[in-house]
Amino acid sequence: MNMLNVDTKPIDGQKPGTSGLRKRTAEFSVPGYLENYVQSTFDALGGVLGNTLVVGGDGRFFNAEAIGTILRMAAANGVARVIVGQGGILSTPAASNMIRQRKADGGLILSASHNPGGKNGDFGLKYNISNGGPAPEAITAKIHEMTTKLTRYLIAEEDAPSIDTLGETRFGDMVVEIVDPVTDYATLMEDLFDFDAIRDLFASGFTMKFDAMHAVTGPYATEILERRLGAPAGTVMNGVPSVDFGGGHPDPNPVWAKPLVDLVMSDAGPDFAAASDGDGDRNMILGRGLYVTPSDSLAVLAANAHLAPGYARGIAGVARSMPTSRAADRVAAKLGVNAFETPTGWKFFGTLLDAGHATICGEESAGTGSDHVREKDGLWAVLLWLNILAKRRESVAEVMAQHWAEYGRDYYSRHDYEEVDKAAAEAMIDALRGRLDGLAGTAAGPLSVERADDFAYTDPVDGSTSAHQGIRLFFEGGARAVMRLSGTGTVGATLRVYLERFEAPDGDHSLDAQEALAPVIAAVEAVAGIKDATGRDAPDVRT
Ligand code: VG1
Ligand code: CO
Repeated sequence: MNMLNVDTKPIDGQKPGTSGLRKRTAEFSVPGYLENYVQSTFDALGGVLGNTLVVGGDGRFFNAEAIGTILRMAAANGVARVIVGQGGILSTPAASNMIRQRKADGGLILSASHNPGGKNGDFGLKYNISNGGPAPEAITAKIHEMTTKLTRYLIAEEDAPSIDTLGETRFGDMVVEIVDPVTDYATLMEDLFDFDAIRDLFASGFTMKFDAMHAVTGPYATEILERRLGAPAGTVMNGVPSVDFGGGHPDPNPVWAKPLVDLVMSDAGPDFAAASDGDGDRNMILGRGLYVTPSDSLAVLAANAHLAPGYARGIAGVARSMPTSRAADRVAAKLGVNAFETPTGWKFFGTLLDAGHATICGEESAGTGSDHVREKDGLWAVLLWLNILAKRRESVAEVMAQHWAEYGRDYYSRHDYEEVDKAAAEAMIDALRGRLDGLAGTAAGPLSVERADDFAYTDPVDGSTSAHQGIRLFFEGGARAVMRLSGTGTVGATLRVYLERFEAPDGDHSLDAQEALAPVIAAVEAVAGIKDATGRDAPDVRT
């Protein structure tokens, strides 16, 4: 087979963010763009000669075409075997599992996650290492460095084989193996959870809706919930993946999954509902009349994990990203297990999971997972909730009320200001950073600042450090606010403001979160001047 050595020049801006490289589809699909980034990734790894790689994505526009290019480049770079999800489909957690099960050297996951897809949407690509997790910062930095000095890429001249038919084919010296994307993952879930108990729960008349949001979890949820667990047909909504997610925004939160939230809030609503994002690693949990914040969900899952067979022996620790509420810390303290606070992004959990220091991890952005893979896992969280409900035979509302009565409630909300002017947003954060030292003891609207800092992290396992991970404002009385700029957006900047206030076990747990947080919202505005800096009166999204 003829291998081409194509001359190229570095392309600006190929810098991986919180979770791989994300760009507008129009930019990613310009001939040479993907090729440059893939070659830079291979070069950053010191080459991929003889490697086994897993490749799959969330099925968005350009997914199949991009996989064809990746196969041609893998062959030209001497990869021995590529394992591809049939039709190019692999959810992010299923890809992580596949890398681990098949002892692959790594994997390429094609997704821009919760960002909209389609010709006018976003596309993304990330590299995962042999533990199944996102490449750590040392590797992503190296990939970026390689993109700035690339002079050539290697690619097979011939078209890649079809990715639609199961089985092995040869492509030059490389084996292309097309596998069912669902089976291995579904089997892993059966190992972790009490499927008999969940089956009994459904048989008892318990009702559920799962919104796959026209994204990758459709086939996984249909197989697991409807086929293996006996939930009635129609439990899974929007279960057929489409290249543009039905024109929607596959982000499982109260804004973008509003139809599901409205259903749950109505009298005719199901007992339990959930949704997942574009690539299947996020989850939203709802009970009749109730939205469970991701931070609370993490705490409840940690406190009740022992009810599932996979965690019956107990957990070693809980890790959460810094902006995630401190609810999980209280559970860890009570259980007497480790609690970790990491920067935003799943890549920071990998070392803790590998070392056995943490078993359950979570982020306020609807990401929860455990040591069963090295990615967050939307369906895993849904199944653990189902397992807990099946064992406790209580409603979601009852589970939450009891949790708050035992641990107290961390009222929590995240406010996002999307596509704001990048320079203005950066200037606001920089100015705040410059004032941090003088903030302690000053008034902030209705509150006063106790201390303020810029979060920095030292990985306790490998000693690597990450600075400037978010401005933290701690207020007298225990409230907290965090501000940072998103690393997954593709246009302008997105400012995220994370708000939190603790209410003791014997306090009032029945308030609306926005009302409960009103003093914290006012305090942040007084300190940071968000309205002025962004020119916005209100956030675009509140979760
Ligand atoms: C966001 C979330 C972060 C998450 C990341 C990837 O990053 O805040 O918690 O790990 O998305 O999730 P940022 O930098 O935009 O805040 V996913 O489901 O988009 O891969
Ligand atoms: Co995602």
